[in-house]
Amino acid sequence: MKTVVYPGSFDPVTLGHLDVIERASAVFGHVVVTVMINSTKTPMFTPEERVALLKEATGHLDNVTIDFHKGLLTDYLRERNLNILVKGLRVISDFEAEFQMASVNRKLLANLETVFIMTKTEYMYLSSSIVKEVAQYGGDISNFVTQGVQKAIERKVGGL
Ligand code: COD
Repeated sequence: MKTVVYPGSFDPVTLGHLDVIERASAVFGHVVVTVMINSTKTPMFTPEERVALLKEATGHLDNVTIDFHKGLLTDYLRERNLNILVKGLRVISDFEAEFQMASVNRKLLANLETVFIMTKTEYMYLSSSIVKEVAQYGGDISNFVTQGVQKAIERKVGGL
């Protein structure tokens, strides 16, 4: 029963993330989805809000837990004696960035394995950033996120 960690910004969780979580939960014993800080991104949601939205979206999955860590991913793994990461892959540009992260993480934690789950074709264009942009211009995001996430984005966009 392997425990794996799926790290990301999840700002906020999309149906693309959720698909990766559901597929990982069917393959592994336990999936820990860990909200982390990507220093290259300016988030819309606080870490606490992102955790709450993920908990709501994954409530139907018994072997999935949600966590938050501020700091190095490899420190998080070492502290918990874990060494398997799950990541999602959409397009070639993802591969380049993910290859770099997997290589650096493996330098920092010698026995680390990163397992990639290919996106479903219907989600290959989907990212948290594009969903937030569509919402900011008043577009319909109901095909991209859960109802709870849609409401949360609309509250933010509406300045509430
Ligand atoms: N379909 C499939 N997969 C998807 C989709 C989709 N539609 N959308 C996103 N994904 C995948 C991404 O490829 C990624 O693997 C994962 O889901 C999370 O995506 P994001 O965009 O929410 O998260 P990122 O890419 O911003 O996360 C980056 C981290 C936070 C993991 C990274 O910055 C990090 O590890 N930060 C901690 C500090 C650290 O250790 N830095 C050194 C890293 S080398």
